[in-house]
Amino acid sequence: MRCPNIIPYPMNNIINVIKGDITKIEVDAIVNAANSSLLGGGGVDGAIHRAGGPAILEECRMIVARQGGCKTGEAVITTAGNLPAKYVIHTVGPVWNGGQKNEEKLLANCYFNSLRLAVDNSCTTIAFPNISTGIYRFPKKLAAQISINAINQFLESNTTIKLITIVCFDDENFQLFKRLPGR
Ligand code: AR6
Repeated sequence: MRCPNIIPYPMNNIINVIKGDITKIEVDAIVNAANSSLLGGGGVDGAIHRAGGPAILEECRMIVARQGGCKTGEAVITTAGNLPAKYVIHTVGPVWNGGQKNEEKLLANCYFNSLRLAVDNSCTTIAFPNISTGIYRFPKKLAAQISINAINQFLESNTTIKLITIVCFDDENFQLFKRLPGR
């Protein structure tokens, strides 16, 4: 994996946490925190489409024509265009609404379904941003715990994935991951 300007923080043999920009990471698949329209937005979504170029949006439009977008917790896959990754997996995190709208389960589903789609497409390395913790306002500490639990649960029954990189863009998320218990 080539990844400039990062601070690595190993969690276990498979999960690695870094601080950096996910658009710069050379892995089989990077995950995008998209919205259900799949037609782009701000945050990491905007950064991925800007750096990856129009081929990503073109494929997203085809998916929208075929299945009408992507539901919360689900995931779809496209080319990564000009990015160093091979694929972008677009998943739609839940908007935080106080925790009464199944947000925790939906966030775990994002990690699960993205990993399953990666495996279905023969990916062995994947990078995640901190889904839902920006514009969608999910509490960062809870989101960090849910992401690690979901990933570890997936790894219990799957040996295809060899490296999972969690890419924290902001220092608050990076510090939270470093302090996470139960790694
Ligand atoms: N690399 C890695 N992580 C990043 C990057 C980057 N280049 N840029 C931002 N982040 P957000 P959400 C982090 O808001 O909360 C979009 O408009 C950021 O610090 O991107 O799931 C979509 O279209 C934060 O920790 O996604 C949706 O409408 C994390 O990425 C909506 O935002 C997620 O923040 C989705 O909201």
